[in-house]
Amino acid sequence: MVKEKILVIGASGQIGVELTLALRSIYGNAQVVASDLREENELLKGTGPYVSLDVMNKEMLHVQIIRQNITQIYLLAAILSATGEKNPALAWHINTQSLLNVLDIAREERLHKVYWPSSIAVFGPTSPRQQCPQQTIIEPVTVYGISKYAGEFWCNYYHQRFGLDVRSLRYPGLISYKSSPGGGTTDYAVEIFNEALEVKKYNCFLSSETYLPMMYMPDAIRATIELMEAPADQISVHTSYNLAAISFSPAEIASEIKKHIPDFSISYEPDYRQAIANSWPQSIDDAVARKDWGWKHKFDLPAITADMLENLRQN
Ligand code: VAH
Repeated sequence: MVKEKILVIGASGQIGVELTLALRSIYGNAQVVASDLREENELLKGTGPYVSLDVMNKEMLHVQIIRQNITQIYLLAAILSATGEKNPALAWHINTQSLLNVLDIAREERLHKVYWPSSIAVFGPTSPRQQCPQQTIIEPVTVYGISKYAGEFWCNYYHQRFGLDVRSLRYPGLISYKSSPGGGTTDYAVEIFNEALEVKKYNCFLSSETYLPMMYMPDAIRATIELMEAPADQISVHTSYNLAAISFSPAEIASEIKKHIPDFSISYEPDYRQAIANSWPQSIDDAVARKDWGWKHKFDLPAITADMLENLRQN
């Protein structure tokens, strides 16, 4: 039995840090190679091997995969929705070419599994706003959404054509305290906690009633591990699974924070990210993920708020 050797690409990012630590606790530190273009995140230092790696350099990536005897790849590097709108061509290029590089090498080296995150950003204004289903009208209007939706079909193609076991989740907005997000429209839901603790006020770049699908990072990490460990014959979706937990608005999260910090105040100054948020569903139906591999979220908004504030206070 070959011991699994996992390469995490984008390991210093918001998801990457926590996913790397979770995988190391399951497979052993030496079995999970963390990599990023950026330097090693402080939380990863001393917990296992780290290599500097540019996923856009296909030849160097291929050399690392052979040299490290990699059997699985988790590809987390991406340009998110807000940053993507500032440089559409770059976002399209990085988000799609990085995936194509990984899929092609995974096929050639016959890797056991590949994980690649998609997003509820694939949905657009013509998709159902409430309880948006797994299969529906999907017409993304951001470069990030377009690139993620195109990537889903590449994953499906490599599964159908070459038998590659590549799996994917359409993450909602993710809330975490261990590593900051970068360039997302849902990042307000992370910033608000830091500002509440530091200055007891937050100027929100979305309007008060902007409902968006959200999830606490521990739920997202558990969903990723449960998906990747599910038997292959339980996986019926080879594009990307809808994944849901809760939905809330800036006004709702602000009132939840006020229960802990009574003199916290929020103001609203919507910017270009409002149009991005308006194009996405307000809630997601993840019945297929629940049926296929038993997904169920744990954290609701009160639990997220309490845990975020407690951990940020400690840090
Ligand atoms: C973003 N955090 O805001 C990401 C996410 C659903 C949104 O994909 O771009």
